[in-house]
Amino acid sequence: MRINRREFIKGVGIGCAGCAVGSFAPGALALQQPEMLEGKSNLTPSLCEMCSFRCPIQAQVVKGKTVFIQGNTNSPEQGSRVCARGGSGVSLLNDPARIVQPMKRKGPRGGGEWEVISWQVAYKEIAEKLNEIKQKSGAESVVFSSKSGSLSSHLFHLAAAFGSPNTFTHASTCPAGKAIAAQVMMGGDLSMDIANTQYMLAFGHNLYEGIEVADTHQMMMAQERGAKVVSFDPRMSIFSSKADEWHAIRPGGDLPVLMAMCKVLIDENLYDKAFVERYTTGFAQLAEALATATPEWAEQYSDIPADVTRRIAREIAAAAPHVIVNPGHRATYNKEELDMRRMIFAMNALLGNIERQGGMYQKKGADKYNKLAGQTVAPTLAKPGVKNMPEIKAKRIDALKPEFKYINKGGGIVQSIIGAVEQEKPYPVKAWIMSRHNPLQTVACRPELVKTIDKLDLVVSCDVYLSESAAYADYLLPESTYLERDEEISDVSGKHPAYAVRQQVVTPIGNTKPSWQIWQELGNELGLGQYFPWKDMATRQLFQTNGDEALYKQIRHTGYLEYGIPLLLREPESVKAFVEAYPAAAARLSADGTFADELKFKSPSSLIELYSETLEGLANGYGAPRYRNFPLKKDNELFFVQGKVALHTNGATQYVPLLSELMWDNPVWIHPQTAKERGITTGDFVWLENSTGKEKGRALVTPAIRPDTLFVYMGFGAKAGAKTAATTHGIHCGNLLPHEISPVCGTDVHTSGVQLARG
Ligand SMILES: Nc1nc2c(c(=O)[nH]1)N[C@H]1C(S)=C(S)[C@@H](COP(=O)(O)OP(=O)(O)OC[C@H]3O[C@@H](n4cnc5c(=O)[nH]c(N)nc54)[C@H](O)[C@@H]3O)O[C@H]1N2
Ligand SMILES: Nc1nc2c(c(=O)[nH]1)N[C@H]1C(S)=C(S)[C@@H](COP(=O)(O)OP(=O)(O)OC[C@H]3O[C@@H](n4cnc5c(=O)[nH]c(N)nc54)[C@H](O)[C@@H]3O)O[C@H]1N2
Ligand code: SF4
Ligand SMILES: [Mo]
Repeated sequence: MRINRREFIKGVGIGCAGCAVGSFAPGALALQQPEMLEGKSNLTPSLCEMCSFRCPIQAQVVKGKTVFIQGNTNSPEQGSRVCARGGSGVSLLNDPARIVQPMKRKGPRGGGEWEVISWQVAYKEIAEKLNEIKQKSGAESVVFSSKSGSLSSHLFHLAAAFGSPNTFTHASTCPAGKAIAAQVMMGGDLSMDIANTQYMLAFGHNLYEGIEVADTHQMMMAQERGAKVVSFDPRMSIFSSKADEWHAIRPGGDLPVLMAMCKVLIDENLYDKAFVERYTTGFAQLAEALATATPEWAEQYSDIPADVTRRIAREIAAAAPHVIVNPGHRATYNKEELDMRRMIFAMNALLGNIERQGGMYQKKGADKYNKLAGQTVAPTLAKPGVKNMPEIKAKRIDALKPEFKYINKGGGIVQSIIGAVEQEKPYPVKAWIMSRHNPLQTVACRPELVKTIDKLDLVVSCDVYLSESAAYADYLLPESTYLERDEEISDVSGKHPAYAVRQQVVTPIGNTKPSWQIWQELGNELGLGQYFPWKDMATRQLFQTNGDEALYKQIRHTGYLEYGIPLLLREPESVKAFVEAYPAAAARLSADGTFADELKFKSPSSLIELYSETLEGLANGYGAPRYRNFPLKKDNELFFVQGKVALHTNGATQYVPLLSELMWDNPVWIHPQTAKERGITTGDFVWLENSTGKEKGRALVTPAIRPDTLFVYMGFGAKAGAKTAATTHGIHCGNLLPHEISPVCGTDVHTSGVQLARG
């Protein structure tokens, strides 16, 4: 029997979501499907935003009724492919439950009562409150958060103009562990040449559910060609199910296994000595740090048999350099992330796969590419910016320890807002402006966040939906969906330079605006107009192309432009083809006929720092990676872990009708032995409980998980007071995760311990 979430909620009267829609003021929502969709009937190139990967797409309005979406065929890596979420954009666009008018809260926070207001009133009231807070407590007492990308740059520009240093992206809840590991070691991240790899080792990264269409497709192609794939994951993800080997690693056991694999490479002389000598520093300290990290030692923390660890290290070394130890994407498993990801990059370096086919590479934007080619192959883009921004003296609220230097520059520690509000340290925070951010769902420790939000004088949310967090806001600013707005040209270079652009496909439904315009208009109202000199998005795009109208038109016509041919600096065939295409490049060739001398790293030593003196200076004992065995659970608890599901994006698409119909709940994966001990069978209600909170869900008994671990897909179970449409079904992960700030990378921790009982 098929049943959709909305019918289900109405039918069984879960919460009071059924009455929620009715509690909106009339006219607040696009309550009826629009008769005709006005928009472009040709295939308009644009960018998806059903998740933040932002794939190039083409979309068209068909017979005024629906929007057809496919991948942008001008991007060879994308082709016509989109994922299920990407194809469902029309369902978000037309959803009667979208917010399409600015709204102001009536009654208590989270009470679900709203009144529609005009943009003018919204700007005026928010600006008055912000300026009052600025006068009383300083501009720094207002914090701004947004998922990174074009949207965050506009909100953070407003923050800078207003005078607050406190801007936060999703980084500390997602990639910061990996990004900072890369920063510490190499001064920047590396990408994967997945399509050409011969052997991939993945510690969690689940490209068949944590989908990023181009990468996911490359992975499929590599497997079809016969690449070997080994997956370490406490549960059998779809990626694990399609891998050659799945190893049900104990949560927290990744770092010891990685250390042991590196030790095997070193002890058995299986590493690329020439690469290590030429491009790395700190090998001796690394070898010393691994002195006791034998596969037998790792087994006691990971349950990975020592002979498996040894065999895999030997196998991948035999296939090197066309191999990848996958650095992952979400890097929030535990407090050991920094060192886990550092060991991954160290292992890649030991395998000598950097700038080799099927290995890892540095992105090559126009500047770097043109320099190597000895001619202008790709145009460079100008960065729109404003001179004479106000000087900000206040320190960030998360700049509390020197070790957080890296994260302060790259998205901040969003969960530090909790401490700043509750303990007023280092100073009080009074207001939170969030855009494209749903912290009550995606930052750990929901109970503390609710208390935090309750204490604020002003909460503003800019979203397309009444998300769980928006439900607690004082003002809702409705952004046009991605199909209804234009944005800047973005640099999406990979092995060669490329640009992509988002373009409006349909006329906005209701009274929504793109967020760049919202923050500009709020800026004007705040009296900060001088910092927002541009007229519209077209002006900014034209500025980006340095006034080159032909380029501007071309990018708008194709939506995606790439230049030159793929280049891997140390791959002889690739370099040969590059020099043939651009003869002047020969002048830069190294003695071995490749661009080996051109491979440089932006670390203090310009080398890959297997040991980091800088980090040792900032955080004692962190110079070399070390396993610290931070506890993740109590003895009588089970591990609680999460992951993405192919049909939904984080805590964002649970409201989208087409996707919600396909999946509106997140069952709890329980191993048969663990279930039997508690008399649980599939479909039973179960309770998950720990010192943070308690959640009720449905059991899914399956051998595809470790007996000591429970798994759910994240993003469900939104709780937003009895009366709001922001309530969804299932387990809320944030109610079961404590408030943590990991060393150095400042990340949240998405593994905890829970007790399980039959409901
Ligand atoms: N427990 C647990 N927590 C996690 C994770 C986990 O695995 N477990 N994963 C983490 C990860 S990897 C990430 S990246 C974060 C993501 O966390 P968030 O950054 O909060 O991102 P999303 O849930 O993707 O989307 C946030 C909001 O953006 C809104 N939105 C969508 N499109 C638009 C738009 O065009 N404009 C505007 N203004 N709003 C829009 C959505 O409605 C949603 O409310 O969550 C993290 N949190
Ligand atoms: N369909 C879909 N695609 C997405 C997203 C989405 O929400 N939906 N979100 C996008 C975003 S923001 C991101 S960051 C990426 C994330 O993509 P991934 O990095 O793949 O992230 P997750 O699915 O959160 O986690 C991957 C796996 O980690 C496992 N895991 C949990 N704890 C541990 C552990 O301690 N060790 C090991 N080895 N494994 C563990 C989980 O069981 C899960 O299978 O996906 C992107 N693509
Ligand atoms: S992975 Fe899917 S949802 Fe994400 S941007 Fe690409 S098509 Fe859209
Ligand atoms: Mo993420």
